Amino acid sequence: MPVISTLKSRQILDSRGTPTVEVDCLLDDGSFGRAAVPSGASTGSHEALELRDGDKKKYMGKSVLTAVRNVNDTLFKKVKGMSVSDHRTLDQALIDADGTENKSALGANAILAVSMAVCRARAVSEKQPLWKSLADQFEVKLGKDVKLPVPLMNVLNGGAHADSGLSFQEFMIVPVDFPSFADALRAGAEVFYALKDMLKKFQYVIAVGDEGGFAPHVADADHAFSILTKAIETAGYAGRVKLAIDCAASEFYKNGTYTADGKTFISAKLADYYGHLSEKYPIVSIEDSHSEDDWDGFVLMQKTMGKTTQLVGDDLFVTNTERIKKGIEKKAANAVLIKLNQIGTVSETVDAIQMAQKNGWNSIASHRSGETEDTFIAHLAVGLQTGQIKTGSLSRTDRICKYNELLRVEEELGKKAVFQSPF
Ligand code: 2PG
Ligand code: MG
Repeated sequence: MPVISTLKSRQILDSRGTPTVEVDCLLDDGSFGRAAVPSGASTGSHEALELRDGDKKKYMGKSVLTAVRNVNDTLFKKVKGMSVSDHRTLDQALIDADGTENKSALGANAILAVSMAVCRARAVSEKQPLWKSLADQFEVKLGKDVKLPVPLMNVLNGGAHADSGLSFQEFMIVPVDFPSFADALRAGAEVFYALKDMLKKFQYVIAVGDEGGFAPHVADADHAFSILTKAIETAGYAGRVKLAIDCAASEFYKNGTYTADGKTFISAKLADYYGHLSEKYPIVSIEDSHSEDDWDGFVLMQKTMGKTTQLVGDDLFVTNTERIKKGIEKKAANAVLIKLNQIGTVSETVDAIQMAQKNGWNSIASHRSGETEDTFIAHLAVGLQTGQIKTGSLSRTDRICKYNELLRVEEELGKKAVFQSPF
């Protein structure tokens, strides 16, 4: 197995024009891998630390030049000459170089960019697609069928991602009844066109939010769902395309109460509100229904809706096995959102996925609201067989590039590819 000969990091911009870290990794056999890290807006307070310079004269304090230097100096010295045969050993070296609980010394953005770039370079060296290399590295048993992920497509943006006034952050469409990923993607796109036409007809703005979904000023979740339901019907997919939401409830929680859709709720009443919406609309998945430390709220949701609905923890679990373990013990959800940069290495991300899988929970590979052209999560979803991916709307290349990569993977797999909805 080859060894790492060069790491080179630079500052690039993400989809919001905010600086982020990119790393090039060169192995001694000439194999080259490049990776870039994404960045969130509604970040959980338990996430690993994203290191920013804070120099207000540049990029409003958001430069990542210290993180870039940490890669080029400290991390490069640590891993230079290291074999890439075992990714867990490599990631442990990166974690040790940092030495803190939340990667605050060198920055999770610095560490993750290296971890991902090495995976890319290894796949090149093995002459394998990234998804297959990841599956081999992390001992995923692929049978004769390889699952393509069901996409959760965020077509109406609210919360911290848009100024639509919608309290919930993401209203997603979920194509469930289709023979292939390509067909599911087409259905999603066609619903998106129908939605655009409807919004135009009713004189809503059709500008898009951070994840490429529309951001119309509609009154509340009920109204948003009714518009989406009509768009699905108009596109001819009633019953075959379902709905999902990411409430990102930490964003509308303050001093023990939730303020959403013009109403104030205590934790248990908010659960009732979701119950009513779910009786009225075909909602298959609810993410971050409650605030990141409101464990009781999540436990109540799981008790009342967990049998019929996928209940996902994002800010709640932050891709961290300690928090996921607690969630499993408490029965606080039945699914985990997976974001590489919440935890900061590929190995720890895989641990989170595999912990969910071993306990019969679903996992969803996810983008961040600030993204790049990097398609790593498309490969992660296939290689680790997560079964679902959340990567935004049907517009903007920072979102679409992940879908396009999945089209290529599906094509390459041919008859081995399966598309099966868990809903
Ligand atoms: C989320 C994500 C991605 P952000 O809350 O699930 O959609 O948003 O990256 O802003 O945390
Ligand atoms: Mg979320």
